[in-house]
Amino acid sequence: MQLSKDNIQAQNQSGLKHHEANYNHLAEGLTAQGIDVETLVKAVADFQVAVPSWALGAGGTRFGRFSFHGEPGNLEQKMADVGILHALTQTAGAVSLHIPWDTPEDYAAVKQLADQHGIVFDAINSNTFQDQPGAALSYKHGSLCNTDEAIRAQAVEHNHEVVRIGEKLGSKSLTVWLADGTSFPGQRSFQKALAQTEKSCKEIYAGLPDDWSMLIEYKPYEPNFYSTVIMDWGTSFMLANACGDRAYTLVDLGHHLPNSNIEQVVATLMAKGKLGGFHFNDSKYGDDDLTVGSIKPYALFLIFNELVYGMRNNPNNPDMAWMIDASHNIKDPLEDLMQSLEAIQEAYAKALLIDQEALTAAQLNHDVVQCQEILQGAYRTDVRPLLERARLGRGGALNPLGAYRALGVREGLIAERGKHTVATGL
Ligand code: PSV
Ligand code: MN
Repeated sequence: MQLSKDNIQAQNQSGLKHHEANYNHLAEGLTAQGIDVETLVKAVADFQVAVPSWALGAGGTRFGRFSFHGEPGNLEQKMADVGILHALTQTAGAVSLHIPWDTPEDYAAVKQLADQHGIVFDAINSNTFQDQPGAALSYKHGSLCNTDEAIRAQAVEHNHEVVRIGEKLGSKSLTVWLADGTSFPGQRSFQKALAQTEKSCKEIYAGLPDDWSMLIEYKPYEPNFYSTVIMDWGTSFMLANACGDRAYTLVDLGHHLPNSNIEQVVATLMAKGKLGGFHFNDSKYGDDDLTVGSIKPYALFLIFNELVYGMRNNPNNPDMAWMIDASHNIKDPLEDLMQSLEAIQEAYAKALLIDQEALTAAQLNHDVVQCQEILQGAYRTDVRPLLERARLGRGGALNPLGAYRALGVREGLIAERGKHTVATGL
């Protein structure tokens, strides 16, 4: 199923007048504040986020999984789903593959599909947290950190293989996330596990093509519940430094202990030129993988404030690999992703509204009240007309979710694929 621009434009017609009035009203107010609205709309329109290949089916928990009908049953169908998202939102211009969940069989066909939908391949993810069918050795007691050299070698080689796959598709970065850790005190020497991990990471890094980077993701717990080898940004940062210039830390919003100041983590990493990737989601308790902005939209805005600051002031960071990393089991995955994409763009647009000069002046005057006024003034602005204008300019939908429902996309997918398809992934 592919949505045509004509289909989408026809859906837009009824809302155009309302949009125009809202946009003009907002633009007038922002212009009066000295904001260049066209530049703002262009920045929002240019912001593209990768969709992970595993988020297109219903996610599960260890207690079960409830299928969402019409799920993509293979990579080609997943690409079609990202194409639908991108056609409607004009924000999802990239896909992030997880290997081996989504190893392409026919590269030419997959690339052609991507071109057809205007999608590029962003960071590619390795997987040494599950044993693959037919694998010679098991990762039950760790992969890159394992005490057994042969197991570490198998895990390193898997990462090299993932890079070779990514090269054929045009990816330029490898994301490494490890489940390695322990569930019981005394199970393993912390120091030795870290040393082995560093050695293995360096071996992976040594095999990267010159124009590739390596993104090292951290997470405090799960699936291991006592310790994780790469548990926090500091450990990731240390490993990235040990590997070399093209190794960076990747921040996943769900991978922090409750109340962590993620915006400060972002600021610190950007100041050091070591933030390379970002996974969006939201959570109440842990790595809940909920829709972006569904629980803590103000925290997301504060994080974006630091990202915007860093993108302007710390050119030593690479172009960020932005990705949604959310997946759960009660919403239509495509609708959920549209909500996430909207929340990301909204937080980004609001962060762009912050008057950085005024904020600096207020900071220098120790005017704490004014600092808060400036941040919250930007946050309280309803920027949705800007997002609409950015989408319209690229041929997207005024209201992606509304168009998706009105066009009967899920019904169409069910008719095409059937009710009981199951997507690969978690
Ligand atoms: C792990 O929780 C993670 O955030 C990593 O990015 C994985 O690649 C992804 O989720 C899917 O398991
Ligand atoms: Mn992640």
